[in-house]
Amino acid sequence: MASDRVLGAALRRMALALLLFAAASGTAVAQLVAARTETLAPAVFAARRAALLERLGDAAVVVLFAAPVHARNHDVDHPYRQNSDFWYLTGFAEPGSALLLRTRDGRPHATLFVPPRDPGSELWDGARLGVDGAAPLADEVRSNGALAAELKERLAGAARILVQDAGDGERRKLLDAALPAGGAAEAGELREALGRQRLLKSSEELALLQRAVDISAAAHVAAMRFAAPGRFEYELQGVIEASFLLLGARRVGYPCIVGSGANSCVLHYDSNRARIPERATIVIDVGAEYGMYTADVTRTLPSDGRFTPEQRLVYQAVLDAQEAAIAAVKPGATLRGIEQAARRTLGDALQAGGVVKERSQAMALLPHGTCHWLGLDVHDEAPYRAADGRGEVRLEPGMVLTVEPGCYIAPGCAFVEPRFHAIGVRIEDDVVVTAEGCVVLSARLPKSIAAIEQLMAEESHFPRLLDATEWER
Ligand SMILES: [Mn+2]
Repeated sequence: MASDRVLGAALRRMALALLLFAAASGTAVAQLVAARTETLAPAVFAARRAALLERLGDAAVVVLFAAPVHARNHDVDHPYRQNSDFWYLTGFAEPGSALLLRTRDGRPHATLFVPPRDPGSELWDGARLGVDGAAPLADEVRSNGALAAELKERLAGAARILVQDAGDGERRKLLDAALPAGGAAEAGELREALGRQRLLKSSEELALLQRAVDISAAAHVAAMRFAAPGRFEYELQGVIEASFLLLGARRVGYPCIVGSGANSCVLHYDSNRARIPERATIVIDVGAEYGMYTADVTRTLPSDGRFTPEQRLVYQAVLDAQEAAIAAVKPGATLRGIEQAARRTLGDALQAGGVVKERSQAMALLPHGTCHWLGLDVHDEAPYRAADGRGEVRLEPGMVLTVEPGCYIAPGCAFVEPRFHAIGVRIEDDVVVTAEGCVVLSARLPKSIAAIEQLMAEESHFPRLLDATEWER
């Protein structure tokens, strides 16, 4: 165990480093820190509800629930995050709430049920908006105590009842009790309709995404400056998550992946416990969440600050593949077409470089897809099939996706020479489709070999708080 004295000195060094970090990064940080708003105007959510009802038709009655609170143990809960669909339609962050959406007198009508004000609970858990405070968020706001009776009444005469998957807990019981005899609630149609709507991002959504991406990019740069052999993967995670919080992100959009050496070949590695070896690749796949939108950005570093010839060859092949894929992002394209562009380039480069003899071997080194939708969720819940059921979704301006080819040569890979073993590379950017092609939201974060080596040579603004071996004394 480290003594208090050591920790105190370490914390003083940390505070100083944070000041230096803020000063050195200058106006970019000042702009980021001056975050004005993390949510959107109530009118934005109202327009989304109207568009959803228009998609679903007049007869639909829609019920959505807030995300449940998940107990961690005893009287401690996991940190709460609102359900993305519920947030998308309400902008309301509190648990224990529900939304009833229907067409009334030819107009969309939203009733939001919220936890009532309660000084006893608020003493422990913080202020609630309550019925009056939430009034601007819906056409009608009621206490969640009224939900059971109101649901029963509204669902009784409904021709079509569409609900979000209510799970198997309290919400399910409430819903089952409210359903008319013989009535059934359908979940698939609502998921499909909301997914199609969430596919197209507005300019306000893109601004929040851009901020999430900018924060993630700044964290990547901090990690590049900090990375070195002998440090632990979790120290890089610490630099990254500290950067997220310092720049105003609420939380991570998904668990940080920092995998070095053989771990760089594990696609969703997130234990981040290993000491970083010399001459290793480090895959860093992280995304900050800002205003409920998440980034998803990956860079790969050479642990020593210089790529070895073998790492250089594999890295450049993946980078060429990623650039070919980004060039293929434009209206009318499909995710499969983009992936094919990446795989074609990767296969050619790996064969030309002598990493593999056959194309099929190169394909085996990239076992995952190269694109997914991005937005409120890192794997944004939106369909990949076209609405008419024929083939894939064709890209349209406003869609946001990741482009992330990789190449993973695990130790022991039988068909690749040992000098390439334990090299894992993934390069991931977030892009928005435009009328002409696409804009790379994460373009500010360098990815060329020269630029990464240059950044890694710069001094880190973060200190090592402790030499981790001190813990072992
Ligand atoms: Mn991704």
